[in-house]
Amino acid sequence: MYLSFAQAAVDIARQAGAMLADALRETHTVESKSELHNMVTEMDRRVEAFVVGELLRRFPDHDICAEEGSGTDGGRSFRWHVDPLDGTNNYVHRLPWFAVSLGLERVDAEVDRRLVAGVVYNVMHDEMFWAALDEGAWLNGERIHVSAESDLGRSLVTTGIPYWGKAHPRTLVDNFERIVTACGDVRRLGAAALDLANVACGRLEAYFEEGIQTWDVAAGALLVREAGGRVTDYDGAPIPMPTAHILASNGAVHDPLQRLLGGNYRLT
Ligand code: LIP
Repeated sequence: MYLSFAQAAVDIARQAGAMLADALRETHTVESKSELHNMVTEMDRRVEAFVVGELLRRFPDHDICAEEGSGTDGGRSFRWHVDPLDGTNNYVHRLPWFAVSLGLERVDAEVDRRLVAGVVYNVMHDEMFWAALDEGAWLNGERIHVSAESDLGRSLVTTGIPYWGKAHPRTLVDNFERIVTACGDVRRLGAAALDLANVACGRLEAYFEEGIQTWDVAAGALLVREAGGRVTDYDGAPIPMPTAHILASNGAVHDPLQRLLGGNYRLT
């Protein structure tokens, strides 16, 4: 039912990714947004203009929530959550770990069936992750599944640091300490959409982050669910849109991780 939306998003994400790859070696103008360390480049804006233009051309009756603010909000049934460049700080430092993320929400559906299509394109590795509701999750044409690891002490977990994290580190450090102590190992890779995509394909057992935005996680959360994983907030509830804290996992390690994180978050 939602395959055509996913296929359109794949086409748009691939073209957007080519724009980012072509400009990676250039020197980029970096501005800070409202929160300290929350940066934006001319490429974020240029790619967002392309993606939003393409979505509105193909789906004029959809709304769009885009990170750099060029979206629309007409109270319509379908809303795209667009991150034109997830991993901006990686991109600015020419670290080849960033993505284009397009997630489609059906706003009038049950909370755990609102995400209906999603694409995360790992540009520099040419890995196109996509999913449509009830159609599974895919990577470059191959079906993907979360890992079967059930031992937290053998799990590889990833997280992020919200922009306000440096000003309010206590909660983040407490959670990080618990996870480091309980898990096999932890990564901080800098792009939430790719963290989620790599949980979906079984390379990582879980991802958690606080103060994240819908455009960072909408597509990746569907990937994880369609790959057999679980996505909740830190208290174990299905994530609404927008979400303040997210825990995504292979399902097997979800409950012990949720017990470590539950209730310990800064209201953002
Ligand atoms: C980034 C997220 C990452 C988070 C960063 C930043 P951006 O998104 O993908 O997980 O830790 O603080 O929010 O700003 O590069 O699109």
